[in-house]
Amino acid sequence: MRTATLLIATALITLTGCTPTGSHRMDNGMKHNEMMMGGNPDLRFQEDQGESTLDLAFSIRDHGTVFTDFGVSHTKEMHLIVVRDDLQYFQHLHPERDKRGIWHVDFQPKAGGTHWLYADFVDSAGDVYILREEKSYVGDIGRHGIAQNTQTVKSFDGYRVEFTPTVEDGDLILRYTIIDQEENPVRLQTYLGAKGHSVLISPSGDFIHTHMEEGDEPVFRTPLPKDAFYRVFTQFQIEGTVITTDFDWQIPS
Ligand SMILES: [Cu+2]
Repeated sequence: MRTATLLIATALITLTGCTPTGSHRMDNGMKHNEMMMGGNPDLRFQEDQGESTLDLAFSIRDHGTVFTDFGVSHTKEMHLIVVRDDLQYFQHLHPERDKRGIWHVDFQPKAGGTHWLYADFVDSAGDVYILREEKSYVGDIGRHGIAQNTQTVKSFDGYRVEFTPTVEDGDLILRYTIIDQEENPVRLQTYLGAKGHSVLISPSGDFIHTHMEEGDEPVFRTPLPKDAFYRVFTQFQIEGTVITTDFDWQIPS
């Protein structure tokens, strides 16, 4: 049910000045020489042959050679974010690297269509990379298209989550209130080195990965992103279970 059709390899390299604990942002408008500041500008995402139909295999290549000089960011060497190009079917995966340096992860798309694969990692110097690949899957596409959803209160896994975005001093602030079925505030647990992970993706594919500020309040702050609309996927761990929330953010007019 899936093909290994590789669409155009769009390796988009991110920016500079990020630390593994800060926001990871992608800027596809960067010039080559500016990328130099962020580390190795030649890294590319390459899909490899998986060992089974479930096995999504890829490597990071430097001029064709397998790159292995990874550092650890949020307890993992590699974070793979997959989402369909209409911002449905988000997944945050953690591939394993084999002896040859090829990454493998079990992945089964929930629907057909073009998916964006973001490899989000740091090198051993701590420089952040976000490389994007597009991959097309056959199968039932179902409803396709970005349907903006203005809800600010939703239920996820039995938790009631309220989303309150604001713009303050040129930053986008995302606040969450999460209560359980007894209407008690929940206690967030540390998951992958942070109490909350938020990934913002726009219809053009712009990508920002940011983390909860210090403390127990579910608040995220990131410089105002460049696109007017993002779907915000935020993950929290509560009582051992990871919940993934999604809310839409539109720049206030
Ligand atoms: Cu994260």
